[in-house]
Amino acid sequence: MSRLRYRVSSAARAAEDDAADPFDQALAQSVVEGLSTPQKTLPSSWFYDDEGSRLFQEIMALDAYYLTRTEHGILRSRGDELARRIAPDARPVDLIELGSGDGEKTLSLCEAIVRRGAVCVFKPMDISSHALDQLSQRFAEHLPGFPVQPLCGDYFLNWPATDPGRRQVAMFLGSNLGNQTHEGAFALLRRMRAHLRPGDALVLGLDLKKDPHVILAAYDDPEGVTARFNLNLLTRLNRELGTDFDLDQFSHYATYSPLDGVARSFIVSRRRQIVHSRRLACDFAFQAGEAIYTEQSQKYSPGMIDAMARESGFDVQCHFTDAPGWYTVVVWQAVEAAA
Ligand code: AVJ
Repeated sequence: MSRLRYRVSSAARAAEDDAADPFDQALAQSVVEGLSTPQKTLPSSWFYDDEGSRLFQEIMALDAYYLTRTEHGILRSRGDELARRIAPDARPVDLIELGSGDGEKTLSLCEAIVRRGAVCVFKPMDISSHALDQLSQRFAEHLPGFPVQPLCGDYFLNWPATDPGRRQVAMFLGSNLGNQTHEGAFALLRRMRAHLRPGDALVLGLDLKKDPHVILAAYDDPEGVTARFNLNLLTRLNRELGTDFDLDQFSHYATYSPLDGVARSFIVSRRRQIVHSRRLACDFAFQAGEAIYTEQSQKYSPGMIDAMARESGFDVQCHFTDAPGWYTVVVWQAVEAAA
């Protein structure tokens, strides 16, 4: 894809020297690019500033947002079986979690690992140091003595070293894989595979296709928390890029299509308007009804999941699914890499 490269002029930046908020070049670039294409898009990874992370926690507690509660239920009720798959033999385990957050759901899994008597070091990775502090506190309180080695920052830059006698088990929960396009998901799975050796494992939490009404409600809750979460992106841009988005002039719109199994979120302009950015020294024009595509959440079928495993260098070991079949936690084992 050819993309325009964007640099803030020194004049625009100088005018902002007094601004208290950090200026993130990557955010600026992805906004300029994303709002300059015929179909405007903003990557969902920018949702998670402090307020966005707080709103996501609120989403996870909603009745309509069944994902977190269902996944946690599986980790709790099938914890012993899962622990047996994570630590199948006498080898000590490095349990590496990508995007651990505050560790609430992983705690019950680690309790099962302790019950099994397995030797395990938990290596949670997250971009939020605040979440990792909460995790450490939680483990110190509920599972004192269990070795936890938090790693803050980019997953792949910070992937922990291991020694040959240990089994690595990588974990990526919360259906976070679903935020990627198909190509993006494969790229991510292959990067994980590249850090694993044959016999190591990957544990994924994935949301399944189900009644479209149930899925749509999870992304369009009646309390409007998801709408605030989506629109908070504009608040962030106002603060960090000096844009003048008027939040009353934009609305949240969510769809789910059973054709491709994707829930999508948009921010829709209520009228024709021009948004100006002080810090970028540029304008963005919106037609009435024009939508910015902000997020996708893939829902999977069991067949798709098995195909993804094979195509990214893994063998399917087993899956743990709730009784109605809404959500699944799968265990894959890394196979010998093809030449
Ligand atoms: C954190 C990516 C799994 O897609 O379900 C929740 C984020 N967005 N409500 C999801 C989200 C709107 C969530 N993931």
